[in-house]
Amino acid sequence: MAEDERWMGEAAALAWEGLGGTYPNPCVGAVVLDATGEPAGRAHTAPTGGPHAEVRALQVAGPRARGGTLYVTLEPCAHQGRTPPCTDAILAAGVSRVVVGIEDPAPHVAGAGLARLREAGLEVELGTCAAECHRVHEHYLHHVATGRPFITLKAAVSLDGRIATHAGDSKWITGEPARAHAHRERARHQAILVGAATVRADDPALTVRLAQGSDPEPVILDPGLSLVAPGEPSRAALRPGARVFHRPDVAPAAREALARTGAEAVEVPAAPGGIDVAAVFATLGRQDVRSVLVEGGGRVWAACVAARCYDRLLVYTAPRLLGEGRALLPGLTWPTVAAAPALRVESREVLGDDVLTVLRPG
Ligand code: AOF
Ligand code: ZN
Repeated sequence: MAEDERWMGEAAALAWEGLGGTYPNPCVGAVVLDATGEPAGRAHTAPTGGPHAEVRALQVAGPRARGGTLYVTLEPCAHQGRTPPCTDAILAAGVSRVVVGIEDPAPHVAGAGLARLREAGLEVELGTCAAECHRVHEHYLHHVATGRPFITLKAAVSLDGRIATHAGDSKWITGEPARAHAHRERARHQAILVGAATVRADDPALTVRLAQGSDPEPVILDPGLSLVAPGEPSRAALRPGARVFHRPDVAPAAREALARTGAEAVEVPAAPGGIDVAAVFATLGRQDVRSVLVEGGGRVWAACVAARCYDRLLVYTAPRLLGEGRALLPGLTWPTVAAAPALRVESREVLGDDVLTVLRPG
């Protein structure tokens, strides 16, 4: 039992390592032991369209997999997708025992992988390190269960809760370790979302530079397509692969100007003060986006909080005072403390001079 947990822990660590590089596929971790219990192959899922974790780990193990054990964080697939079923590769390799973290709830798997292996006479165990496997696959599982991406809100704030000075300066509130941590979070999410005001103020590239990993897909909320109005400078975030969400009533000329940047225009219903953010996330979910890191600014944070569109919050607090600067949630107010949204602290971590608080809806 302790031995199973040790190897599943290794499989989960592999999954964490590759998390963010395989969307919309989950990044699964797999470890193969030979018949004597020695590790013979380790892998995580390859980038989208490439082989799954089990197939890669079995390839490394080669003939040593015969009579051995496979540890895998998510139920092996039994369907023909972009790649052949993992269950076929497992059976062909002659593995005797398969230890699985959690079931894959996707309709094309949902127990079929476990059933296939059991029918073939393999010893199959489900549930080892299930909580850890659930954590590493959380974005994927959330999307499969709800159809909506997993939403993380991220902000860097002063001690007095400001995200910029009154004039709009925000470079930099937090120090390098906190910013590197935030880049690691960028790498783990499939998409990154900002508002037009942030694009205008900071012209962010929205790429992963202070950490290792793949760049998330840019999503920009620009209700009136103001960023492509005549005379506007070009913006780093408006590039092929980016999506720009806007109100239905924008001028055809603005849509054409946006198309010239290579970004995709996506229409959603208007809402007071902008666009309907819940509709934005529902649309992203239909487009197979598993997770979104919302980086602000304040109006976007406020819209997400007001619409209760958040599953996790990352707040990096810096030892600075900014006085009458920009609020994190402009325009939102509650009559009593009890009426304000309840949050639960998941963890706190010191990063250089800053403190990261990770929260969940209470
Ligand atoms: C596994 N091992 O490493 C992963 C799995 O389009 P495909 O062929 O790549 O299949 C994608 C589906 O396979 C995905 O929706 C999920 O159900 C499963 N992911 N399964 O056995 C893996 N990444
Ligand atoms: Zn598979």
